[in-house]
Amino acid sequence: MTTTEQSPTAHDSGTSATQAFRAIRQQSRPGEVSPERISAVVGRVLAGIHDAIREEKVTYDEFQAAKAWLIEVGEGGEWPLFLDVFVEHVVEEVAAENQQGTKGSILGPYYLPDQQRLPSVAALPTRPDEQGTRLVFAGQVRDTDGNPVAGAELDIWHADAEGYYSGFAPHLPDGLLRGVVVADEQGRFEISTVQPAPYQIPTDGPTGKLIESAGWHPWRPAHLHLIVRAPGYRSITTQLYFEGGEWLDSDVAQATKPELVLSPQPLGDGRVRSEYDFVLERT
Ligand code: MBD
Ligand code: FE
Repeated sequence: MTTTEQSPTAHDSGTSATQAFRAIRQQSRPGEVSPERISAVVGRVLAGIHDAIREEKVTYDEFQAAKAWLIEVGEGGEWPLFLDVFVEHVVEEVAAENQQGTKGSILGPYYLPDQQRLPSVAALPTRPDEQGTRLVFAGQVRDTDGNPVAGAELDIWHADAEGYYSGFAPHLPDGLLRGVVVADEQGRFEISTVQPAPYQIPTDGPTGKLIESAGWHPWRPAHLHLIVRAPGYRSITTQLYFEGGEWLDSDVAQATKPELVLSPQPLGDGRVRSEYDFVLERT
C-alpha cells in the first residue's frame, strides 16, 4: 500500500469519526435507558473485566498501562473506530436474530448522512485521475414476497483504491465515492464506481498500537458499505465484499458473511460488473 505525505493521520480520521458520530446521534434523539437496564448491562461488563483480571492475574503495571491506553483512545477520537471494529459485530448479530431479508453487517465509523442524491443509473463522484478497477454494481431491491420496491434508496459509501474514505482523510474531496442512489420503478439500480482497496486500521493511533502489541493484523477486506431503505420497510445496513479478496477470512472487525460476497465478472473493457439483489422486510 502506498502512503503519501498527505496520508491522513490516525488523529485526523479519529477526530472526524467522533464528530460525525456526535452529529448523527444528535439527529436521531435517542431515548433514555432505564437504571435497571444500565445496572444489568454495565454490571455484566464490569464482572467480565473482574473475571479477566482474576484469571489472568493482571498486575498494577498492566492496570496502569490499560488506563494510559484508554485515555489515548479518547484523546485520539478513536472510540468509534475501536468499538465498531471490536464490538459492533456482536451488536449486529443480536439485532439480526429476528430479521428477514438481506443479511446485515456493521455500520462502521465512516458513514456520513445527506450525501448527493443520484438517479437509478449513476456514477459515484470520482476524481479525474481516480485509481482502481472500474466497477459496475447493479441489481434490484425487492420485498420478502418478491415484489419490486420502487424508489428504494441505496445509500452507498466506500474507500478509494488506497483504502481511504472521503470525510476522514484530508487529501480527499468531500463526497468522493459516496451517494444516495434512488432505484427506479422496478427497484433497479446500476452504480458505476471503482473497486475499493482493503482497509487498514491506522497504525499510528492507539487502536493500531494495541493491534500491533497483541500481534494481531490491522486489516479489513475490501468492501462496499450500504444502507438500503424505503418507506414502510426496515432499513438494511450491510457491507459487500469481493470473492477471493485478501483478508476475507480474517477480517479484524469480524463483519463478513458468506451471503455478502460479490463475484465481479470482467466486461472486456477493463471494467468489472457485479449483480446483487436486496430483499427488504415490511415494518
Ligand atoms: C472500516 O472501513 C469499517 O468498515 C469498519 C467497520 C471499521 C473500521 C473501518
Ligand atoms: Fe469500511
